[in-house]
Amino acid sequence: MTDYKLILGNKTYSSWSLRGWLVVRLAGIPCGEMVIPLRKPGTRADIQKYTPAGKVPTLLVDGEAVWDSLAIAEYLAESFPEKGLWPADPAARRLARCVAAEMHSSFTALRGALPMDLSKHYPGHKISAGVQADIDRIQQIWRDCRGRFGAGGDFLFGRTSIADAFYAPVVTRFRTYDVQLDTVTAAYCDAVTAWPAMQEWTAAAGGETEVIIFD
Ligand SMILES: N[C@@H](CCC(=O)N[C@@H](CS)C(=O)NCC(=O)O)C(=O)O
Repeated sequence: MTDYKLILGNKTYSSWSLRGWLVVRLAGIPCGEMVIPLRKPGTRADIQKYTPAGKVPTLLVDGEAVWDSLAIAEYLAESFPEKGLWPADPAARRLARCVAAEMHSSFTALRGALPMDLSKHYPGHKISAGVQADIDRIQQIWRDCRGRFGAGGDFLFGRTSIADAFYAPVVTRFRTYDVQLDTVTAAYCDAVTAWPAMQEWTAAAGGETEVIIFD
């Protein structure tokens, strides 16, 4: 039987780790996990024991590293086609791949200014124009997916998929920084927050003691 182990950063702060972890949950495979606290003097060396890239998440498959959240997602989707990690409908799947890739490569203003921090809530947080442009584009994506392919459930493509795993950390940022949303995207955020896997991650984050102070 294949042995799976996921190397993660702090659940409170590591947005890429959350994506990889949710994708593993979607695959429903038994998978061990190890958290390596981020932003410590030994962090990079500790992660490099498992992956030359020195980044989390990294999925060890019989000890062999699959690094980068998107590579992990594609590897698991290919390995477990019966689990439907991407939507079944070809047009929906095409769009799901686009929006997951856009999340993976874009929104640098949002990522820089609103770091994921599950331990905090900042009511009335001031949003810059650059960050607002990212927020507007993300809402446009969510409305488009929900409007075209969301009828079968509460997620971007109805039932949960890799696309939701990729946007889940954004949902937490919107909550932490009190981002104002339209009714469609606010309802989507409620669905992601209520996703049992998200609740499980959030509860585990609540038990962490490491604190990272962002600029
Ligand atoms: N594109 C990568 C990004 C991974 C990444 O930047 N991970 C951060 C934590 S969220 C990391 O490993 N930081 C450790 C370091 O920079 O030392 C992915 O999708 O997995």
